[in-house]
Amino acid sequence: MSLPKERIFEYTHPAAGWGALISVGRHLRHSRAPLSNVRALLKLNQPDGFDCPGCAWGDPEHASSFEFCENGVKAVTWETTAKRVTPRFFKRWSVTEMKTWDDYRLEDQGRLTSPMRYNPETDHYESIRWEDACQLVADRLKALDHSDQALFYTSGKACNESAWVFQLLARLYGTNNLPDCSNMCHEASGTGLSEALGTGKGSVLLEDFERAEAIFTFGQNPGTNHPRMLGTLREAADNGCQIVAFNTLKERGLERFADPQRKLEMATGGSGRVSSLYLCPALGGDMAAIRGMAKIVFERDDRDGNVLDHDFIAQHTDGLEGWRAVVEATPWAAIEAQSGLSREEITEAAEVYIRSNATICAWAMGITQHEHSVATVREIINFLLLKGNIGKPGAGTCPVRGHSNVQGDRTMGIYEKPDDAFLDALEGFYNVAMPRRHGHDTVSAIRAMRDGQCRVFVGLGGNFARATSDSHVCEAALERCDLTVHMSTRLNRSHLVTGRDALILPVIGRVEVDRRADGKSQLITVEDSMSMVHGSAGIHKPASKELRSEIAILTGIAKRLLGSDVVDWDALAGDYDRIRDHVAAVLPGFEDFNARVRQERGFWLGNPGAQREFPTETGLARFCSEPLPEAVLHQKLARREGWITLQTMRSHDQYNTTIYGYNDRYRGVEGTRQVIFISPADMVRLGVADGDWVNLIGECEDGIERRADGFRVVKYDTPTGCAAAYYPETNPLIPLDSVGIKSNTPNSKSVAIRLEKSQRLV
Ligand SMILES: Nc1nc2c(c(=O)[nH]1)N[C@H]1C(S)=C(S)[C@@H](COP(=O)(O)OP(=O)(O)OC[C@H]3O[C@@H](n4cnc5c(=O)[nH]c(N)nc54)[C@H](O)[C@@H]3O)O[C@H]1N2
Ligand SMILES: Nc1nc2c(c(=O)[nH]1)N[C@H]1C(S)=C(S)[C@@H](COP(=O)(O)OP(=O)(O)OC[C@H]3O[C@@H](n4cnc5c(=O)[nH]c(N)nc54)[C@H](O)[C@@H]3O)O[C@H]1N2
Ligand SMILES: [Mo]
Repeated sequence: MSLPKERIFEYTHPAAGWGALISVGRHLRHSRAPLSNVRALLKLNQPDGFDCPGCAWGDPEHASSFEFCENGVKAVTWETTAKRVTPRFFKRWSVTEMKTWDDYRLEDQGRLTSPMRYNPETDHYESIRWEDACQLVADRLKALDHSDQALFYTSGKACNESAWVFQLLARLYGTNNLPDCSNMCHEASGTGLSEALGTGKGSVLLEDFERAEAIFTFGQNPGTNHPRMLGTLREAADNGCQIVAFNTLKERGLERFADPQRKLEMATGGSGRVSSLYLCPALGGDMAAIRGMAKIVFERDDRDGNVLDHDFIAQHTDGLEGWRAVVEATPWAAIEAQSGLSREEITEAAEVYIRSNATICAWAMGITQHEHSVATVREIINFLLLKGNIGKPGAGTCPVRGHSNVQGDRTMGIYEKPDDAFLDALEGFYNVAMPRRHGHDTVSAIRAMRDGQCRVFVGLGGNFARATSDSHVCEAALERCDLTVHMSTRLNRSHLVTGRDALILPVIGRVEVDRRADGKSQLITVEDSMSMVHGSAGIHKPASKELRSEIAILTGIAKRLLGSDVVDWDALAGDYDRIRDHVAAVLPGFEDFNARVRQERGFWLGNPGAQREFPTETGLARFCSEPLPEAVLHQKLARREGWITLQTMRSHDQYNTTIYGYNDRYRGVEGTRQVIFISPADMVRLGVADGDWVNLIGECEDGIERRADGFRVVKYDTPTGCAAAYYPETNPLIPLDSVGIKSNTPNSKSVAIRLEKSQRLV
């Protein structure tokens, strides 16, 4: 796409609307394969089509009503582009040359076509035969002193069947080193939910949004990241549901929204209000805000009675009194200082909660990427439990997942800390001992490579070098490896950060046909945010004849590494129904997997919470009585002159490290990603003006220089002490050890920085 001129403006229209349609047209043209793309789009999330490779939001009951989503279009056209990265391309460009390109230029080269091996002598990637590539991986893994020296990373696009084979390969080889993108994403949700309710998944179904009387959303930007959720919210709002949004930034999508599927609204410009109440807490301030709401709820129950669901609490929960004592002991001054919200604002939100008989709480990265994220998730659950809002229609927990199959991958055992029940079941079925020692998550994997303890990195999708924190530390860690392997669809930074040996293994994408030897097309499956499991089959011709499916590659490696005595790898690759037979035999809830996934909407894995069953230690839902953190980062930095808290987030034109373009339409940014959003008060405090150029400097006490240069200051409506900029450009600023308590997730929404005035970078 030709770069639009740089422009900063105020976006005054509702979200979606005409802007979305125009953007869709532009992306279709840019992909250079418009006609087939349109055909592909019509199969998106249809019973006989493929699952959208975009987000993990649930599909509607009547899948025949084509759901329009700008970001689904971008994700599909990005995969069906006519551009190709061929062996000739790699002859033309050295790795050192490509390292100077930005993320957009790298991925915009198009689809990878052939397996490639890095040659350090020439600094170029060169062709390698598939057989040799698989053999090389097997040989290097065999050469390690210990299985725990290998790392097997998964990005959340991998389908259930790939995930199953990957974890099986790793465990039969002898390690639980299965870090995944969840470690950087919803880990705190899984941890908090499991502690409190005995299961790590959300409890609501899509239908619950039709019956909710109030929906609270915390720290998420659905207009950009879950556009189909925005439609759900808008419908709920139309039906009189109260929507309370907690977001540090005023996000257009959450405020107002025009639905591209409603013609009248489009014609009239649409004014659809989404949120009834929009509160902007300071970064990391949500736990305090919820505690404030709880104070009001308790007070009102004392005064009027009947506000709390006393029967539910008595029957199904424990620990209320402990939490109540902590809530009452927390002074308003502490709540206001930490949340950045006034008592009046918090009271107004609490009133909505008190009036509602069925409330859903939804949340995403604004909650999960702070130091006290697990405690905040527990606070959200406490809040819901007060009025029995778990296990009744129209109510429950909704951690809004990111990648389209990130939840399913965990279900399939992509987890560095598997429980004994799962490992016992694997042992029972395969009749082989499974490794019991817990493995590395993403952050500890980087430490292990840095310290020379892990020497082979195998990535199933994703962009490990770019998505993780402390980019330079991570890159140096990867470079120490004997071998780095990436199964990918497109070129990215991780391919350029090579171990002594490095492989790029190109895979068939979600929208493409994956054919069996007999010519029939393979079915894969995924699980959405609501625990619905359904099938997906691509329709496009693969981008190159040489592409292999993830499963074909993994079984090719497994065969050479482990032999075929325990598992007949060729049989699994030949027909994915055989993989599903294994899953059905091992995992509860997957009985009759092959038949049930072929039903129109697939099937629901269920959630014990929906039946008010809580498989915790006590069999009850547990209140948590953790005190508020004494001070969160914005409070600590208020005492350090010149410092400010930065959140690193997504623009409208990106999918994680995949940059589709340089527009962030709803925030009024065009033609650049090098911006930092700052409040007017902070601009005065830090001595910068709108349009100034600055470098961002992070914590450097440990001797590591953390900086990101050349950002333009943009004045924005956000609380004092809180700034925002895009990820992944800002990942070099996040210290590796800055992680959440218990979740070990990088604190991507709480980054300490100061500004240094600079010149514009050319
Ligand atoms: N188009 C598109 N869709 C995507 C993705 C993408 O990159 N592009 N990524 C996918 C993935 S993997 C994920 S995990 C999800 C991510 O979905 P989101 O969680 O929506 O992603 P972020 O852009 O990180 O946005 C964080 C939001 O939380 C707010 N926020 C930040 N800190 C705080 C806080 O402390 N308190 C409160 N109340 N708000 C805060 C920010 O202002 C921002 O609106 O989206 C998925 N869908
Ligand atoms: N600072 C900061 N850092 C963050 C975040 C943040 O908010 N702030 N968010 C975190 C979150 S929530 C997440 S989920 C992670 C994301 O981390 P990852 O999942 O590792 O990164 P992605 O950018 O989604 O990976 C993109 C690459 O995946 C490959 N790919 C795409 N489709 C397929 C496919 O079908 N198969 C295979 N094999 N490969 C494919 C392509 O080559 C593409 O270049 O980033 C985390 N990092
Ligand atoms: Mo994510």
